[in-house]
Amino acid sequence: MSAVLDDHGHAHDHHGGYGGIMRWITTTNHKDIGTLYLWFSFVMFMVGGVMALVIRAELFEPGLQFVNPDFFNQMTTMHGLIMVFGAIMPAFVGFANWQIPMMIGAPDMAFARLNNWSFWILPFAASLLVLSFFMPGGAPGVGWTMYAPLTVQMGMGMDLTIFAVHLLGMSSIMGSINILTTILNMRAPGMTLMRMPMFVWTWLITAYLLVATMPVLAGAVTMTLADRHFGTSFFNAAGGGDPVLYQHIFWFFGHPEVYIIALPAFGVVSQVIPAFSRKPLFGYASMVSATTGIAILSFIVWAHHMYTVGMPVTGQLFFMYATALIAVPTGVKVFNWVATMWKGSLSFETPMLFAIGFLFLFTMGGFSGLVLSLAAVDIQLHDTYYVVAHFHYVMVAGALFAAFAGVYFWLPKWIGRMYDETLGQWHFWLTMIFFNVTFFVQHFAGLAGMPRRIPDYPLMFETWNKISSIGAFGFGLSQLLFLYIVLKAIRSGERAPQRPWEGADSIDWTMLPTPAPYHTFETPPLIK
Ligand code: CU1
Repeated sequence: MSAVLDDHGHAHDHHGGYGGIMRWITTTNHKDIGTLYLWFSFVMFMVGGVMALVIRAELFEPGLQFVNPDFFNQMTTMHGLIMVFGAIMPAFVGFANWQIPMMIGAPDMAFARLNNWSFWILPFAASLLVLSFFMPGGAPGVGWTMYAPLTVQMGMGMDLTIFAVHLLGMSSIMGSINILTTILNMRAPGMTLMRMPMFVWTWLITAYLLVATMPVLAGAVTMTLADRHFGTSFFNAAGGGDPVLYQHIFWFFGHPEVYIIALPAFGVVSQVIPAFSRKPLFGYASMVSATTGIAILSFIVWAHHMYTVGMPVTGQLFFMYATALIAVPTGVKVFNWVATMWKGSLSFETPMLFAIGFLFLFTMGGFSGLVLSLAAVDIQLHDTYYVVAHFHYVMVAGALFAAFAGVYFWLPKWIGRMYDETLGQWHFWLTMIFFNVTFFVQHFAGLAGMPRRIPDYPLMFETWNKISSIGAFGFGLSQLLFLYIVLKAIRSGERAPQRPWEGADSIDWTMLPTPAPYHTFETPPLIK
């Protein structure tokens, strides 16, 4: 397979004669690496999705039907880890690789070889996670949060999972350093910070969050490793430690992690909504401040995940008010997106549908988050399906919908071909309907007291669980349509026009005061 050359034969599109698989292993081209991240993300999305379906199949009825409780716990653990670290985060790093250099007029990422390494660590980390199933005792059934002291009792699968988290963290930190350096040092002349497209801004701030928090997670799992094998007692009360310490360290990483996932999603939506409204983004400067505000606040709210550990009321109050405060900058963003659409010349192609779907459902996830931020309420709802419903509105309807919006939006520019718009709209509506069938009812199950991470339940929860499981299988099958749409576009899509979205460029070139030096703004030639 030959390298894709653009009409101008730019050097960064050559691959030194390597063809086939070697091209992909050795590539230092940001577009190739972006593509690798996105395909890896989709594969992990399928793997994590199958695990979700195992969970939903088991929960279709009370009693134990398909799996034993231990394997059920392994499924919830690996579903969470794979979706967060394998599917969502790599998807947005893929977008960053494709878009950031082009959006700021840079020839490539700052550290092109490091970029290659950041990606190729990921398949090894994913393999370690999968291998843990084949260790004595299987994968650790500890939940994706890996709380002590349960982690100390697990078999070797726990060690593989810890090493996988180390590798995932290394990949994220190296990727973030690359993104930070690229944005801060390689902007084209005239591309000042306050002229950057919003997607670039959200990644600049996300990269800071990653550099600050991934080492904290690495510390937490390393202390777990030391407790398991080296005789330390960080989380062992008998040795003078405290299991609650683990939760503090984990959530000091874990809450900013929520925004590491959400901010790039906000960035994608901030590109899509203006394009399909034929208007500039409303309140650009306030969007930048809101993004920064959210990032700063995300560091002082972590113990809202821990209201039930027995912290003092003053602590509960602090974390409660700090958490509620995040609703302010988040509200600024939502109002700005709505104001962007206001009196715009709207059209509703697939990317816009996913962006509007994001806007509705992510806001609902924000509101259920506000409900859970209240300590008195959270103590009732802690570890119920209400929490599960809440964070799936943020993670799936938030991050995943934004990722779909981004793929449909940029695909014509990436491959030079259009996707099938009718099928894209089918994909959106099937995803939208089945998402809500799956997760909206989980609010009711949670309010009634259905606990999370438990394979069996009393008869009274059966109706909500049945509906949720039916929705989950519909949701999973609908995603095969997405794969078909993308493959069809690559193989036989119509030639994409120069400006795929009438009246709006897919990349906000109007932000550039002068043409960027290295990149053609034209649709790339067809992949042979
Ligand atoms: Cu949180």
